[in-house]
Amino acid sequence: MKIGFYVPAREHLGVELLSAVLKRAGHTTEVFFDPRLCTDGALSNPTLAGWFNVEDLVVDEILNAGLDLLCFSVVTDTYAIALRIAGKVRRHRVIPTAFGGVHCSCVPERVVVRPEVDYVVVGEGEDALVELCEAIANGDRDRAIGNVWHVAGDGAVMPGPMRPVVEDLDSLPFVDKDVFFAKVPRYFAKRYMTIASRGCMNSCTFCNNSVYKRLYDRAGLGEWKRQRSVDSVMTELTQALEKYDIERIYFMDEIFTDNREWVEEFCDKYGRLVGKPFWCYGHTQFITKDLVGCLERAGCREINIGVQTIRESTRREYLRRGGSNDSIARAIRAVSDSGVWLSTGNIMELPGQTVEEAVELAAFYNDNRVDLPIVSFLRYYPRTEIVDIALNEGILTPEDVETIEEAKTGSSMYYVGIRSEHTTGFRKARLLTLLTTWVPRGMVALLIRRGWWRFLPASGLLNLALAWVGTLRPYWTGKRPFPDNNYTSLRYLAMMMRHGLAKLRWKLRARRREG
Ligand code: B12
Ligand code: SF4
Repeated sequence: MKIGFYVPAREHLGVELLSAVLKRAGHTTEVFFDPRLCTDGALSNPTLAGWFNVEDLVVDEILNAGLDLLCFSVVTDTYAIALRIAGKVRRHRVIPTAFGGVHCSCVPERVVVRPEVDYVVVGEGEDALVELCEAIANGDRDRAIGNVWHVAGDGAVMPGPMRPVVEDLDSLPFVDKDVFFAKVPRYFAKRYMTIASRGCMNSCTFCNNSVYKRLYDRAGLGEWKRQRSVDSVMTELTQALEKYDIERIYFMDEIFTDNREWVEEFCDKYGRLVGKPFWCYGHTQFITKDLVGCLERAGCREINIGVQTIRESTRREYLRRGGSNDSIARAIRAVSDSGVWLSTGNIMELPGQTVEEAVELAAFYNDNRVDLPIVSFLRYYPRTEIVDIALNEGILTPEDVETIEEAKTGSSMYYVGIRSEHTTGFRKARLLTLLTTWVPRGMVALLIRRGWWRFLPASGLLNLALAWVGTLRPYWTGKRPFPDNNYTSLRYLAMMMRHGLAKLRWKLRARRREG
């Protein structure tokens, strides 16, 4: 069979893994990449987004590819786009469609009833997809398949039983990069993204791991958190180094640093066998000076750790994140004293959070400086615990929850919150937090003590300019952030040229056909 995957904007590890599994089962796969330029956070401009929108061209490619099954891997932010593409394809031809990914795992009952969707895969998809392909090839479209939901002829929703977790991640093939690089060779050049584990041992209320834990751990279907062996990761990377021109590696594990023994073995082998600069997520719980030293010697150049908010009671009661501010400060010191660039994740507009609490975050970073404190505004994702908390506290209404579950919060990739009126105060506190990367300590302390931070611009050019100065930090600290190829301006311009020209050629061909 030939199976296609529609993929918007970003490289997708799940799709690469499913492609590898399908190829191993004897199928052919193809990615249909939609760059969604100028809507993806790197550059967001509605007029340019219209000019560089190549959706219809991608639909045309899909229609002409001779597919037996069209797959969509969706997070909540990409669900609306995926439905639109599936609808456009269906208007011309009925190719069976399968939807999977995080959003489907959270609200399968909502996805499966959509007319554009034939099958929904809940949870892990490797075995489910292979079995689904086998059923479609045999004309047995209503077969009950583990993890697969569909609507029967009489309109009844048929949820497939849940399969246990894939216990041994080493049994899976390595991610299929060829399927991506064939379509977008220059975009992802020199950067290699992979993942050495699945899941997380924590269950923060705003994160999808709490949803997966309900599906697996609490249903007795195996532990959600699993890890590949170091040797498996080394074999993947050494093979990749032989095949591709790789300059840097991204480990996308939810927490890369939680298993001390594993990390030590990894650092020893990685340093000898791979040695390329790498990026990973850490957690304040596990960061120590020794561990950072070990990672740095192996090639780690940037660690991102989640702080979220600095009031311990909000962390404990609203986010279910333990740990004290002292332990966060210790972790920050451990990285800051090394040559590793430290970025942190923080969330504002949490339930129960006040603007004063957000200013406390800035005060904390003024005392415990990091290279980049990234601040985003809370985005409520379907079936996460924080949605229930916000509902109970009257912050969200049942209509809001419906909006979240149907992903009507917008199809932009970037932080379209359920409420768009991020208050001016939070925006000013966000800027104040960013100022801690370059404004002298005493001055930030004065802004806070005297309440002068209230005069900061909440938005606009001056806000952007003040935040931007912090990006010059590498010039005076000597530390460099890990470069992300997706965001280099030249590469982005090349993408715009390439896809703009492809759209022009496609339009001319269509006009010739019509004429
Ligand atoms: C790595 C990662 C990224 C990477 C790479 C993206 C990728 N998917 O490879 C980057 C940095 C690009 C990224 C971007 C974003 N991400 Co992200 N990301 C992750 C992370 C940490 C791991 C994903 C992963 O690789 N897992 C391993 C693979 C193998 O699993 P998988 O993709 O889920 O696929 C498996 C199953 O879901 C299933 N499956 C998936 N798709 C399909 C399709 C079919 C047809 C079938 C049969 C099965 C199937 O089978 C796969 C194998 O078992 C997750 C956390 C998590 N717990 O999932 C967040 C997560 C998925 N990201 C999230 C978000 C919000 C985003 C962004 C919207 C952020 C932003 N504002 O830009 C963007 C969206 C980009 C996009 N176009 O999809 C959220 C999604 C929440 C939600 N409910 O939608 C998560 C869950 C984190 C969280 N907040 O809890 N992300
Ligand atoms: S520690 Fe991070 S990955 Fe783990 S549950 Fe919390 S937010 Fe999610």
